[in-house]
Amino acid sequence: MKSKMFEKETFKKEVVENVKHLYRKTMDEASEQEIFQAVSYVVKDVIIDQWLATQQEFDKADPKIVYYMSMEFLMGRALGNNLINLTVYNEVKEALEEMGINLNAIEDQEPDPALGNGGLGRLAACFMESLATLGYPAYGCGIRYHYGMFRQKIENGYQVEEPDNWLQNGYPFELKRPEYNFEVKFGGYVRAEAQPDGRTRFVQEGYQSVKAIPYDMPIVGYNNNVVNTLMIWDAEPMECFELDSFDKGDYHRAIEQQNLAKNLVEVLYPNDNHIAGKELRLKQQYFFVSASLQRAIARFKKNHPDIHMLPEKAVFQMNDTHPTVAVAELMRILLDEEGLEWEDAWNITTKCCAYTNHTIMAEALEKWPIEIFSRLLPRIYQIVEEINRRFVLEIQQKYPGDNRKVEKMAIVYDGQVKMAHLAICAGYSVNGVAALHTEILKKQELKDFYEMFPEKFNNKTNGITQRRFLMHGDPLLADWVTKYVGKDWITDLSRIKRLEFYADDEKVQQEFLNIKYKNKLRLASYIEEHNGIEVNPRSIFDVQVKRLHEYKRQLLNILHVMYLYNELKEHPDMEFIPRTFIFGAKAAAGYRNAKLTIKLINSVADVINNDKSINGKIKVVFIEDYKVSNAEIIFAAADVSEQISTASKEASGTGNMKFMLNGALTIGTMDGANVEMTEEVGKENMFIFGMSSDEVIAHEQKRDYDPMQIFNNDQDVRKVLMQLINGFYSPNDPELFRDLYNSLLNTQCTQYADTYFILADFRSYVEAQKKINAAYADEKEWARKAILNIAASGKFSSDRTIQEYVDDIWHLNKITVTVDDKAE
Ligand code: NBG
Repeated sequence: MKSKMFEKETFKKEVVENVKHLYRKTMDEASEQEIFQAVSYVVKDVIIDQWLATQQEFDKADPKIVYYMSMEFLMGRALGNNLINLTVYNEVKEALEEMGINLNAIEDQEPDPALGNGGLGRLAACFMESLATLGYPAYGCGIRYHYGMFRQKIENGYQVEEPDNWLQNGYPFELKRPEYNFEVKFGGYVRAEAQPDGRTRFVQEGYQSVKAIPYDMPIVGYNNNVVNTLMIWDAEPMECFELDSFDKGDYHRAIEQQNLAKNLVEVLYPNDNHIAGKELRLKQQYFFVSASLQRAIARFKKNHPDIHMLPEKAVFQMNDTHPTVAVAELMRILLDEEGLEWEDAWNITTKCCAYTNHTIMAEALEKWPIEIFSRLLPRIYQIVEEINRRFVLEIQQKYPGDNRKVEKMAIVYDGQVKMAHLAICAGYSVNGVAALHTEILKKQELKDFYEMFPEKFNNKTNGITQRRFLMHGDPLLADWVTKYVGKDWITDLSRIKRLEFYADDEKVQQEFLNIKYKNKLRLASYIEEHNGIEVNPRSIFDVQVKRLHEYKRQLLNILHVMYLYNELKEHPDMEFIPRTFIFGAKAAAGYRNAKLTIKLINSVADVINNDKSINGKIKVVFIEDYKVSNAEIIFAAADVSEQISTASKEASGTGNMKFMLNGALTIGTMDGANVEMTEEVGKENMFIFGMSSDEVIAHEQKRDYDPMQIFNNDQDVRKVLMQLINGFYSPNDPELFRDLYNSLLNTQCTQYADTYFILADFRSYVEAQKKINAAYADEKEWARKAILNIAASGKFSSDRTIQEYVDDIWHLNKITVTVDDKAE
């Protein structure tokens, strides 16, 4: 494999050839974008051989395949990671250098395929990479949004959203597969047709339909020749307009079908942990789920005559409620197309579908008004109703006379179709994404379901791929880790534990600090270039990067900055290590408080960064357009990782793991996977603060939390809060931050405010921050703790997570792939 591509001279020749053939240019004339394309095509050539070989192995070994169904795959750039996984990154870098080309600059030409919002989408991407690396047969199933997550600009401190036209220059790492197209139908009505054998056949008529066309993206495993496939679906109108419908005079219908196809895959809904119950979104869901299931079943039927064997060969993992219409669509295919009886079809479906829950936030659990659901998907709705009818009977049998149970658990209730209930009723596995989260699901959110089906519930703590987030993102630290523990960590992160033997070694500590410093210089120049702000690389880099959401409490962080600034102004000589507070976050376009928080951060930055009297002791930076590619640079440079969600609200978090792996110390609440991080590294090596999830839940239930009391009794809090409404940070518009102020206090008596317990945790957050200040003063001790964190990050590899999914849920076998290397 290696020799074919990385016979250096051949590689160089191919790049030159590609530039010539693609653009009719010489290397000197080619732009960096063109060179990126040319290099990518050379790389793709190598991948194609492995991809073919993997497919052949699929055909030969006939393994069980997992179909990971997800509305989001936040892939990030592919070139660099493909080179790493092909184990030729350094060779290619060198070859390009000899041609006078810088690989990093070429990598920067790749658009970030941002087909996801945040953690949920990035997890799907890490899972795909781990599946390939571990050699498990897998398909990702998603949507080829023409516009991914919006590009964020900051103008006058406000977020402005711009379209992300990632396909503009053509994307080299995708392959259109028009031959695998499928029809997906919407609307119309269902006609019951009596069959000669006495059965009834249901036919959907008067519908609109689109043609689903898959684009396959290669998912390259690390050093194992395995290339799995991410299939993302695009939509085209069914029939060619001029030739067909137009002649038939069905002009309107033809236009409608064209519009349907165009709108369907146009854009990703930019919400995280919140669902806009929009009709188009349901269409998107059904579209990709139906197409993926049709393709999976066509593949299965190619060499299996008996559909009853499906559970032995396929499992459909539903990533959150978004693809859970899969349950009913699979039933439809089995009933209407395969002609099975209900029990038979149900038996197969419930052995093929499994569900992952990613949140306890009520506004993220999808519920569809019956009106929309039944109008768009009339046949699917019939099936859901029947599933529900049988499920309600089951509930009544189990809990006779207990109507509350039906109310709480029914799939169709109160005018709504509840997708999580459908998924739990039909899925054979229901998992949360961190131990605490799964416990909360069992004890609170999904308690009734857990009581009815305890055997379905299990935990799969999230993980991240160390190939992207250490090898690619932090090459200096990666090499340093290898120097001490060998290379095994690349495919077995538990090996990184051996680093802990060096935690006390001063030379090793110093090396770590030097690497961190270089990474901070790299981020500092990124910030200088993109924000025009000069930051001190010797200051503590204190970072919170993640989606902007009230439960994640960026507001708590910036209130603390405001407090610190007040302290510094009052006590200019207090002991203080310079600190750079770095934020990066996108807010959903319609989420007012989130967007206002961005404005607040930028306003605070304006005042503090320009106050000469504090000698640059505090700097505040808001990094524009946080995304996978700049995330890698940010994690590598962080000293402090802010994981400060209201306990119980963050299902897991995965950023927390990326920081830990890169040697940042965490300040955090006992929430999500933070809890397991403390188990791995010890509380003494983290900065834990705030209420526990039990305390938060108890306050929520008793409704006895009164932020006003804190406001009245704590003058520092009062001062900071008053600065939100006295124009201190917004002299031209003193009322600007009034809504944030209100959100923190029970100002409107009717409303239970500060749902996120920010003031309740404020003091203990301040104390934890003081400890960070003190700890950083002792560099060696800090380095020791950081090294212990890296050493303790082994559990948080997505390889471990995937292995657990395989062992407990999917039951897959590994495949081995060999590639004939023609050049050898
Ligand atoms: C998010 C959670 C995170 C978690 C990721 C991946 C949703 C709905 N959930 O805590 O908020 O890490 O999922 O599991 O986006």
